[in-house]
Amino acid sequence: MSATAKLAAFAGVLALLFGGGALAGGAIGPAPDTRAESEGHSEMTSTDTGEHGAPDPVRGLAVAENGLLVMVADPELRRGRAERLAFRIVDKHGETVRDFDVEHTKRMHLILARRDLTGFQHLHPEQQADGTWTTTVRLAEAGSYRLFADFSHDGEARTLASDLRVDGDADLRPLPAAEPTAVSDGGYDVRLDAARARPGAEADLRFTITKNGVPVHTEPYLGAGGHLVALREGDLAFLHVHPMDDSVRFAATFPTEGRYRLFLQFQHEGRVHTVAFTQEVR
Ligand SMILES: [Cu+2]
Repeated sequence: MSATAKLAAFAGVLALLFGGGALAGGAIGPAPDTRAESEGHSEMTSTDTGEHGAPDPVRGLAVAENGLLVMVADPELRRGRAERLAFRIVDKHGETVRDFDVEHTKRMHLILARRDLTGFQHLHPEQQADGTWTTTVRLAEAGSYRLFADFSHDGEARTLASDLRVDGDADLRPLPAAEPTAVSDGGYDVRLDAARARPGAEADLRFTITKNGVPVHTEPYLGAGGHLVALREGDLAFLHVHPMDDSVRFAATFPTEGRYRLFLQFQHEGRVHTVAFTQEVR
């Protein structure tokens, strides 16, 4: 193929991906954000950003959305090996995006989770001179994984997602039942008090951490009292969550009924710990 033909083919792929992204996002939950389509129009009404003017709380369902695309160099990884993972964010013209805003003290947050919501990882890849983001990753178990690139560009928070594959027999597990307490790696006891966990309402998620019965005061992590990722069972929709204050407390809007997996990360004595909860929303 000539260089021109390759470019034309690439542009076609982009058009398909960007066209399809809105459909995938709209399959479940509220209408997708239509701001990208509104760009170039001189007037933008408040209805463009949804009923209440708030951004769509559901993200991470599409590989491409609102003019940006995540491209994973090689989505196939070998089980249990430390492998190089590389991806980049590409704009409508096929150009690699290089300028990212700092959000939660980093310019790129990489979240990985297997389709059954096990195997959670939160990494901070390094940006190469050509704009590619790279990191070393080890996936201990076979199966299909979701890669979420969580970042902010031009002042707008974005989450794009793509699949990774680890060949082999996948021992997929059902989601654990909802429990108010869980134990983190490192043996911290964590309690979740969730208020207003109803569809469409802003839930108040408060975590209390103790170790051997003694209250733990967490250290700042990524500029807050902790970091929370919420994923919906079924499609792994990535919810927008924000820390409320310096305590381990967050606001999250669950868009629909169903079950969600919450991954809390907090820092204590210089180490980051992770604990997961199942949250039912009825
Ligand atoms: Cu991060």
